[in-house]
Amino acid sequence: MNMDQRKQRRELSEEIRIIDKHGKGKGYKTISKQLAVPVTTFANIKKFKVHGTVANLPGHGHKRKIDPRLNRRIVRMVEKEPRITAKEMQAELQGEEQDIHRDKTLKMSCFSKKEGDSLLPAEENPELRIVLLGMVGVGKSFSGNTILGNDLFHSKRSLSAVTEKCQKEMRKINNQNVVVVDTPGLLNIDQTEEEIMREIKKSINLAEPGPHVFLIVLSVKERYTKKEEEMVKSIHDTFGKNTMDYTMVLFTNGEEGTKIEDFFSGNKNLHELIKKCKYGYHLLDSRPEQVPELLKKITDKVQAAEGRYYTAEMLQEAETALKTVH
Ligand SMILES: Nc1nc2c(ncn2[C@@H]2O[C@H](COP(=O)(O)OP(=O)(O)OP(=O)(O)O)[C@@H](O)[C@H]2O)c(=O)[nH]1
Ligand SMILES: [Mg+2]
Repeated sequence: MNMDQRKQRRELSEEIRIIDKHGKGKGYKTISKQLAVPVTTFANIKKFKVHGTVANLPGHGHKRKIDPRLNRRIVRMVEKEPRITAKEMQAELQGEEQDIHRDKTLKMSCFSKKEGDSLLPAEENPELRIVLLGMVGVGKSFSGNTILGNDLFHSKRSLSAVTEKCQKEMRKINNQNVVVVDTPGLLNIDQTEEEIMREIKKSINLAEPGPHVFLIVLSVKERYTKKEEEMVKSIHDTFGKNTMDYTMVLFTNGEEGTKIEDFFSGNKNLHELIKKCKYGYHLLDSRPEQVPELLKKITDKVQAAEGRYYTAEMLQEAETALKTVH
């Protein structure tokens, strides 16, 4: 049996267990907890019951403002002249029958899906957009400062939450614009999860047109317990089924010589999380090479993914899925 077949069999047996439990009168939320399956999975089951398919149905998401022909023209213009500005493009397209919004429509066309599901970078070195997520006090803001090489985010030792609002900062590193969005910590005792998530979701718009990677920040000084697992589950439930395709675990508080593999190999659940994160893991320690290494790791993965990034549409889809379940 190859890997795909094994995965299919595992997914099938999971679905059978879910259906069996549901048939016995258990609610979706209870089953989600018992089987450690994201609650969004059930939206697909509900969708199947209503529509007889789990495929994407037409009529969802934002309507395209321009037709494929015009889209191809815009993409060709950028291929020919990668440094063309939105203003110049708009001037060249003046008189087209469709309404072209200078900033949004043109930008979306340059980055939108081409044939073969790949994305066309508008420049040779497209910017890298990073969103930091994690529990309160693990070092999200500290990591943002380390990555950008400056004290841009407020970071301090504290018994209560420090970062309250999402904050976006940007710096050119080795000729590449690196955007970092810091977010408030999850499981902060002063706020409900819903309030915190409402603020954290703003990071997607701040990282416009969408983050290439979510860094789930964990500290090697803390144990990976049920609380951390709950935090990951709540990120997954909020950002939906695509989340792990754009996620890397970032460990903080490493010291020179810390062997991170020793840290997670003894913890089955943490190991499982790392396996699920398509972008792998990285340890921030005190070596000067740590940041270039992290950025290279992310850039290589983004290139392998042909520049894809998490989008506001994916967030909308996740919100709809959550509403269907509740
Ligand atoms: N030396 C060292 N200190 C760290 C590291 N990560 C975090 N810290 C320290 O831990 C404390 C908390 O870090 P923050 O960056 O404020 O944590 P946060 O996750 O942004 O916290 P909230 O905004 O409250 O959610 C600060 O005093 C940091 O200096 C690390 O990798 N190395
Ligand atoms: Mg912070």
